[in-house]
Amino acid sequence: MKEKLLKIFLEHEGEYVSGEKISQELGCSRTAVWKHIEELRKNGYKLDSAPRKGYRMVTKANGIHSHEIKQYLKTNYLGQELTYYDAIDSTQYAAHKLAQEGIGEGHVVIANEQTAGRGRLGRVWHSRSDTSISMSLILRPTLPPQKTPQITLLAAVAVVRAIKKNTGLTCEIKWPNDILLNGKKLVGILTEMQADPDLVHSVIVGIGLNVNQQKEDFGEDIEEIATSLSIAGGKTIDRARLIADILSEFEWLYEEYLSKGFSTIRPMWEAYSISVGTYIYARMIKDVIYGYAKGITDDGVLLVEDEHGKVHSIYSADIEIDTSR
Ligand code: BT5
Repeated sequence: MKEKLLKIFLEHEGEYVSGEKISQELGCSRTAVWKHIEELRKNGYKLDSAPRKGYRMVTKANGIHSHEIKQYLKTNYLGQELTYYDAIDSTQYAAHKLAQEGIGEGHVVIANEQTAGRGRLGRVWHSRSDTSISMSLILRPTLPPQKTPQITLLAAVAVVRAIKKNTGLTCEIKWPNDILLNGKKLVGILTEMQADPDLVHSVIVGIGLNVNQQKEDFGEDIEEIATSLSIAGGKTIDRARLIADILSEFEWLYEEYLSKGFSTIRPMWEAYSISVGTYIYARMIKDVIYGYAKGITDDGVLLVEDEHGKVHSIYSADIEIDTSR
């Protein structure tokens, strides 16, 4: 019922809708309409009421509500089942737990705020309340574990395409898991799995996206390296709609990938990549390799040719592009 009511208000953005019309569309009494309106108000939606005019949505709630995401969602299964938290330590932990308990493919965990968001190698991921997107997708592909890095690349393509569709902004992908806008980090992707040595049980794709933050919202440690869609585009972005767009893009790319393999994803990824075709430093836990990034393999591994002509296969690293060449 709440979803239907929200749909009515979203379809009549800024306009009054009469109580009678709402009660007809919902098929319930005027008293029931009033109760549902009160419930939306408790959820943070600001709703005006005026005699003889009805109700009007003034501002949407700051949180990202699952029923709002569902208004826009056009997927067959991805995100059709959602677990939403106003605040949680990390959506990755919650998704791992659900996956272990056997939840089905396509379930998505979303949080308005993460208090202990994490990146790779135990690094911190900052996700402020009300302004960012933090979500973890649970997938169950039949894949050998070494293929899962491909899913990170697929996720990056999905996010870049959804951002373009939603805002018109063109982002760039820095292998393996960063999405940059105007040279600053906009999105981080963390792909983890639960697997036996030869078979994946589940892949958890964590996506952290800076949406409506302003520069002063980022802490000192990242304010020079991070950006948001709002900073770049000068507008406030509807996170629910963007989430739905990301999930739609992800689902069709994932279906393509499962039926035709990585070869269909690869050219799209290459089109957005900035790390391929440049000289880079690839920093790994114990080693740094400098050389020319020749491309990625079909498994999503980065090939770097060093200055002695030796080609290194890089599975995971932090990449710095040598802008002096
Ligand atoms: C990543 O790690 O970029 C992966 C981030 C994944 C976050 C999502 S949110 C949903 C899900 N739940 C989680 O707990 N995690 C996932 P990495 O490549 O290791 O980059 C981490 C580095 O990015 C940090 O050391 C900072 O320098 C920088 N950073 C942290 N927060 C940032 C932000 N909001 N915007 C830009 N850069 C940030």
